[in-house]
Amino acid sequence: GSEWTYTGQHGPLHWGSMFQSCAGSRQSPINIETLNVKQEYWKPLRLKNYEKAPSKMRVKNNGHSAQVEIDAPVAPRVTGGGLKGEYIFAQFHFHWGADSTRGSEHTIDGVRYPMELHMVHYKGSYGTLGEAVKRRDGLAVLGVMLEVSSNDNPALAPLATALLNVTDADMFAEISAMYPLKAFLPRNIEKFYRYEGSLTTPTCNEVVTWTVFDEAISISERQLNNFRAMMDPHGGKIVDNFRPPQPLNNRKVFVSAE
Ligand code: BO1
Ligand code: ZN
Repeated sequence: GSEWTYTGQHGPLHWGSMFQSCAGSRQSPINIETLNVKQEYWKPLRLKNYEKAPSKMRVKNNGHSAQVEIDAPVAPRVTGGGLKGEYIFAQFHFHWGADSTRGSEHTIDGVRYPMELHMVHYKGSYGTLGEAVKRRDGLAVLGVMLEVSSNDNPALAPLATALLNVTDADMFAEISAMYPLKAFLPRNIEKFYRYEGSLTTPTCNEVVTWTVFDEAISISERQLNNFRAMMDPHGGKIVDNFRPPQPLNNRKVFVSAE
C-alpha cells in the first residue's frame, strides 16, 4: 500500500517518489543556522487556555509516534508572534531516537536533541484540521526540544506511565493526571525560530508555519525509554522516528527578539 516508514525502502529518502509533496521545496525539518537568521520584532506569542488543565488527556500509539489528544471546554489556541490569525490546538506528539545522541527533527547549528515535541494547531477560520492541511497557511506547529536530565520531568510522568499501556500500534490509554499544555513548553517562549515549512511526515503538505523554541525542556532517560518501548504495526520498536533535515532552498529563517 502507501505505507511509509523511517527506514528502508519506504524510508525518508523514498518519500518523495511515494508522495509528491515530500519532494517539494519548502520541506521540514531543517537545520537552523543561528548565524543566518533574521531578527523580527513581532508582538509576543499569545497562548490561550494553555494554563488550564484539560478535563481528559489520552495517548495513542499511531504506529509512528505517541500522540496526545485532549478534551477541554475551550480548546487551547495560539495567536501573535507574527502568526496571521488564530490557530486551534489539535494534538501533540513526539519524535525520538534509539539513543540520546539523536531524535529531534530540527537541528540547531547541527545539534541534535534526543527528542522533539510538536504542538499541532490548525487555523480556526478553516474549521477543521482536514481542511487546514489543504491551505498554505493552514497549520502552526510549535516545536520544543527535549534534553536529558537525571530527574524525571513531572509533567511527562503520567504520560510516560500511560505509554506502557500503548505498546502496540493503534492502542489508546487515558492519562491519569492532567497538566496544562503550558507544562510541556519551555519557561521562555519569547525566543523562537520561525520559517515556512511542511508536515514532517507523509503526505508532507507544505502548509506549516513553524515555531521552534530556543529553550529546551527536560526528560529523563527512564522516561525516554518508555517511548522507545512502543512498537510499530510490524512489531518493531518505534525509535528514530525523525525525518532528516531538508534543504532550505529559497527560504528565510527568522528569530524573535530576545
Ligand atoms: S508534524 O508536526 O509536522 N510532525 C505533523 C505531521 C503530520 C500531521 C501533523 C503534524 N498530521 C497528519 C495527520 C494525518 C494526515 C496527515 C496529512 O497529517 O495525523 O491523519 O493524513 O494530512
Ligand atoms: Zn511531528
